[in-house]
Amino acid sequence: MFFAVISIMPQMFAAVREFGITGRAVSRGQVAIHTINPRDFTTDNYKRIDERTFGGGPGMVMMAEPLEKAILHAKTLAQVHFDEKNISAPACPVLYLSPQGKTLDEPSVVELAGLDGMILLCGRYEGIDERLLERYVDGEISVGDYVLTGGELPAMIVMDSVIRRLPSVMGDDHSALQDSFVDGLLDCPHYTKPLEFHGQKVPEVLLSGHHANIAKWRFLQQVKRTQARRPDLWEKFTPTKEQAKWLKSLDDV
Ligand code: 4H6
Repeated sequence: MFFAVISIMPQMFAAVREFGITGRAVSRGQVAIHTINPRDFTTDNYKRIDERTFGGGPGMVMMAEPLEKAILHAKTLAQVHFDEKNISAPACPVLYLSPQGKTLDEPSVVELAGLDGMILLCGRYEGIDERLLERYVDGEISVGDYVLTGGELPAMIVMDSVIRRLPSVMGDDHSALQDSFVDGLLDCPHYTKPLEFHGQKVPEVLLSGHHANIAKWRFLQQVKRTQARRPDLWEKFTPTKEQAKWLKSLDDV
């Protein structure tokens, strides 16, 4: 999968590029991450990318022109990448990270993971000149209802969540298929060595080797947690046949 990120702080992306599962995906050539600094496309001596807002008031706005050049450069890099990989008619939208976007959730991550690539546009200051957005942006994504100083961390959240949904990246490891949110419930608790920690024991059922009982116990833990912490998710949940049977056993008490 192809990523091009447009940001005036390209060094920040070392976090996804160089570490952990995302870093490994890059080293293995499963993921390409390009960063493009709009400052490199300025023409004045000061490399200005921001200007005062028309209409007055505090705060600066990112100017359209350096960003346009950066986006066009990203599209050229994308074209070269997809040509080399023999991908025809690639799906590679320009996505803007902003508090006004559609809030990212696991279904949208799965959808994004089905793309051939994406160009991520990171705003700073008060945001970007609206005309640039109108002309070039295909979609707008938020990572939650709070404000950050820039779109870089949201872009990395998108990249990290999308990369871990790529089958080639997770390989035989099924944990991405099992964990929280995939079936619409919160995750169950996890335990490892030692058997006892400050007097707290590992739940007996997990040591039993009885896989059906363990699956049922984990599911009921998920249910308990989701009901207590996220009634909104619980309301939307539809159980499978087996899960419905397990849920009935709760009423039998
Ligand atoms: C675009 C427009 C995303 C980007 C405005 C970005 C939160 C999210 C930004 C801004 C972001 C999110 C600049 C507006 C600072 C507020 C960068 N904050 N902001 N929730 N900030 O996904 O002032």
